Amino acid sequence: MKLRKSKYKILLLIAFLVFSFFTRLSGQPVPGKDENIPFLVTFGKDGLTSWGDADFFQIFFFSIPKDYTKPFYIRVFDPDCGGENDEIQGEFNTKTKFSVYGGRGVDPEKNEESRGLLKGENYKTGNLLASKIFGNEAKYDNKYYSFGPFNPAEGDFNVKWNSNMFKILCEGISGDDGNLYRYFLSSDPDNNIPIEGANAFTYAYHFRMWNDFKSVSHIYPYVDTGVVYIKQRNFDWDNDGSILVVSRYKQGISVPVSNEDNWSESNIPIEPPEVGSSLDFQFHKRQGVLVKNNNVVMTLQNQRGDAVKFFSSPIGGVPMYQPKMVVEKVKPKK
Ligand SMILES: [Ca+2]
Ligand SMILES: [Ca+2]
Ligand SMILES: [Ca+2]
Repeated sequence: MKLRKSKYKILLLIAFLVFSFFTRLSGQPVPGKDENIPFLVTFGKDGLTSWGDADFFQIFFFSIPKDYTKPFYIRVFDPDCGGENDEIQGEFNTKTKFSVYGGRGVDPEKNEESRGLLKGENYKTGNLLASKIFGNEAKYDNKYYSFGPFNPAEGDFNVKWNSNMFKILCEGISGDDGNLYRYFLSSDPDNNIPIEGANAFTYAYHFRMWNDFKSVSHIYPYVDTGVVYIKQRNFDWDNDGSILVVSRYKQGISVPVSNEDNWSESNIPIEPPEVGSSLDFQFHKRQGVLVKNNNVVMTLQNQRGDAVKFFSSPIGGVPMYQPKMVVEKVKPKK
């Protein structure tokens, strides 16, 4: 019996190690594995905001642990705007510029402008390491283009995370079509090889929903110490079903949703058991008539007006609702 128990323990340990290995590695694709989001989206600047992009640019940050010192690459899937995956308006005439930044000024915790939430073009902070403009080019259609190699030491070092920070900016510099794309942070220029302990995040997530009733998309903002409530803002949701917030404390509360070309916002109270964990924003599509090609923007900030990060790999894993916590809460005080 004793032997069986220890065998069981070893099996559990192996399962845990395998699980944590894959959980840690899932930070490399953007959108992340758990998010179930098909694409990021950026329209050409002559597009209409009613197509779902509020500002025609998108910023993502990558954090690379200090102990990783080898070259790395930022791979962009389908960087062109044409052919497969992209959203045509009339004819494909859109040019999209991707730019990679490192060095001082990139870290959004030290430099608020870097987050890209303030008016103007002041988010182009740091040293420009590489950039390339893509049009309607079959060469890059449905394929990866790799930026790099980059030296991790060229990043902006964040002491708290013990990581080097980089950012990639995508701008729709002309035209009116929607460029759909994805990122992968890789140690290899030709393959998607994750870097252990790395992660990605943004402050304003511009993404495409699936053209499928059943697919639920997710984003996972992290609730840091001191957060009392979170203000959510969603843009151009096209009244496409419901947005639910689930956590280890919340079974699922629905938030006000936007319709066409407007923002909808609300405050979500944060309870002590939720601090130090991720929230699960779930995007459930409306049933009946399919809302097609729905592009959405989400931003979150805390009660102090500080932006809340979404991590491609949820910190602490995907939060699961724990009913026991509610029972503890409603217990009358003695
Ligand atoms: Ca394409
Ligand atoms: Ca594309
Ligand atoms: Ca939309």
